[in-house]
Amino acid sequence: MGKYAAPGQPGSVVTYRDRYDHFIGGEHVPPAKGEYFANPTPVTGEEFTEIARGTAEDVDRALDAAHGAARAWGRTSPADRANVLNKVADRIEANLEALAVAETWENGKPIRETLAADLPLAVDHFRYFAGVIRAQEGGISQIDEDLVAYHFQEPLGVVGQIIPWNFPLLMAVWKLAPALAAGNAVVLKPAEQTPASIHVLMDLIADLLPPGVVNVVNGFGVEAGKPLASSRRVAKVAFTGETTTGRLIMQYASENIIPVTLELGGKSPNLFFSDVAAQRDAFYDKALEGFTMFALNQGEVCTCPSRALIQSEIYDQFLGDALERTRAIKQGNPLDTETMIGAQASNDQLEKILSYIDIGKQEGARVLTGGERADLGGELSGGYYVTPTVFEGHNKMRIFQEEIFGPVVAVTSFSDYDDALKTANDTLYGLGAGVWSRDGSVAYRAGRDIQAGRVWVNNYHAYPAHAAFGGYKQSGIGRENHRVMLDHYQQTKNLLVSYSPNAL
Ligand code: TXE
Repeated sequence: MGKYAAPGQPGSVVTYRDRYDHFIGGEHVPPAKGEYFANPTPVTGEEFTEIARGTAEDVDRALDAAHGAARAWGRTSPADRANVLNKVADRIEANLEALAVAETWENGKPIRETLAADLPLAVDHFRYFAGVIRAQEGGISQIDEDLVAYHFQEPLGVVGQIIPWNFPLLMAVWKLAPALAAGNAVVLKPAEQTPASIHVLMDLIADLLPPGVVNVVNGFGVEAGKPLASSRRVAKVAFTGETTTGRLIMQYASENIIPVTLELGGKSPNLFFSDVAAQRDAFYDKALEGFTMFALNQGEVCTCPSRALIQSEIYDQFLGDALERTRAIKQGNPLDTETMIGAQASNDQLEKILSYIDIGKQEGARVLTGGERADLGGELSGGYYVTPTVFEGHNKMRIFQEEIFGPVVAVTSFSDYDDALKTANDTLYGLGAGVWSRDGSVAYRAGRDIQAGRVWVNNYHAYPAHAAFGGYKQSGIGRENHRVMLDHYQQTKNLLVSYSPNAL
């Protein structure tokens, strides 16, 4: 149960460069305007490296490089691309510890999760899309005796990708793997809070990719993200982030009729039906664990089960046990393998969460546990820690309606199935949901009736590469993961061929 050494300390598996430039055309390229910004770790609040501050000129250079590489990459065989993707997966796997420490240090999430989930999922994602692209087939339709329609799937060309800071490496991989498998070249903009781990990854895999196929431009949203999403030289924009930003991305891209996929915010309900407490057995334990999932990744997950709906008959008992479980979540140094909840990703996010805790108190919600910043002492005093927080209130409150993106759950009760579904669906969002019941028909019906793209039934927060993921309502457009993802990165070419010897 050791503790991983912090980067820069003796015995650490990660060494950062003093500064990270853009990665364009296979090279480290300084920013056109020559400016850099500091990158702090949420673990202690210290700055550990500096990052090139990208602007439209840097985006243009990256687009030049991507266009230079796209044609040749798009013409490689699926088998060749699959080989590259598999090699990337092998390289990540061989360097899993270093990447896990880099991700933990930059984002603040516990090392036990980056080791066991973020990085293994990233590896699997590349392998999944390597397999899927080889298995993809076109279609032939015989229109009449002499007329045949051939359908080919072609890459889009150059695509722009803008990602957030909550799963820096996994979000990059979720976007890169299908885009590359489909034969596209990419310009990717990481979140300004977490670009370094992506450069650690690029340093490891650069030799496996033809120069220009993947380009990374660092920087802030309006300065570097907007020129990318507004460019006429991208054939598609993929975005993950806040719903209000997603709306802007759509506006930018609409100027050039460019398709977008958006993975946006959520306010996911987690429903516990009364039969869950029929026995105090392993299933009951699993449901309690399902409740505590609101604190996974410090609640910085778009599918965070931030609204718990518990049936009245079991409300007191279930909530009492759930609070006990919540208080047992071990908070500590994210580099310690026993830590279950680490630091929020940035000081801004910490402040946003604390302000929502105040809003909850002001609107009359009751704090059942937590509700404050955690001072872990020593070198961690400057870090961004929040105690897992459980509020009791009702679904009209802001803390039930607005995305907090922290380890905060708002709890209420429901009387029957219809009441549960009414509350669950009373939200602008529709990304994730959880349903817990021993009754297969209740669970199935609720799963189908909840307006969300992903409903976990008797589990939560699993993200296999081959299960489609995406939002209903204001949670987004399109899907990620699963082979359906290729549809967003390819276009259909139809050749309509006449084999008739006769004149028309
Ligand atoms: O998100 P933004 P922020 C939610 C969460 C969080 C809130 C704010 O509630 O508290 O959003 O986080 C880039 N043109 N989620 O401000 O702004 C930006 O640089 C082009 C939910 O970090 O959406 C970054 O790379 N790009 C979420 C990315 O967009 C722009 C994950 C995300 O930043 C841009 C993250 C612009 N005008 C936050 N403005 C989820 N659904 O997973 C910003 N960006």
